[in-house]
This record gives sequence, C-alpha cells and structure tokens, in this order.
Amino acid sequence: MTAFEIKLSDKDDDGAEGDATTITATKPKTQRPPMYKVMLLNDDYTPMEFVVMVLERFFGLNHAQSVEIMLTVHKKGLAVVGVFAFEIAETKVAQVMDFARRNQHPLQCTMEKE
Ligand code: TYC
Repeated sequence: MTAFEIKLSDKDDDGAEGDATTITATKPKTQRPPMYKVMLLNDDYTPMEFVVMVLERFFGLNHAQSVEIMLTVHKKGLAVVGVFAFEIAETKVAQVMDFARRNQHPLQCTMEKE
C-alpha cells in the first residue's frame, strides 16, 4: 500500500464530462516478519566449555558474552541466545543440535515465536 492514493471519480455528479479529484491519505502498512527466540536449555552433563564454544561458533558472540549466557543457562535453566527470522532460527537450532549430537552431549536448543 502506498502512502497516498489519488481517486478519480465523478464525485461532483454533475453528469458533465470530467472527474472530480479526491486525495485520500491512507496509513502505510509496514510488514514485519514474525521473529523467533532461540533458547539453550540447561542439563547436568554438557561441559561448560562446550556451551561457550557453541555460542561463539553459531551465534557470533565473543568469549565474555558466551561465558555470561552459558552461566545464565546454568543457573536459571534456560536463556534466549538470539532472536531471528524463522529460517535463520531453524538453521541455528539444527546446527547446535547436530553439533551436540556429534559430540555426544545432551545439549538442547529450541525456538519459540516471540
Ligand atoms: N550445567 C552444565 C554443567 O554444569 C553446563 C551447561 C550450561 C549445560 C548451559 C548446558 O545449556 C547449557 N556442566
């Protein structure tokens, strides 16, 4: 939808040739895609250093940010590690789950609509 529409109609209704011009302001509709929170869940077995590596590798966080988030998950049970469009969130979850499985750690990563 454009911000302004120009309607051409015979509003003057005089039956004569030529249209009256009506300028109608319409609200521009900004479309934002739904966003998804990606979360890491705590468990008793995955090594802390492994979780830090996951955060650095797949979420582009620096070491200090990764340690902080890992400790939040460890203490609170879970933490949001990022918010992404659907396909990106889905890819991150798959990458983390695959990396954890290949290294035989029970680490769980999930996503949820914001
Ligand atoms: N609780 C784990 C430990 O004590 C560490 C851990 C942190 C595991 C975050 C998973 O998402 C996690 N080794």
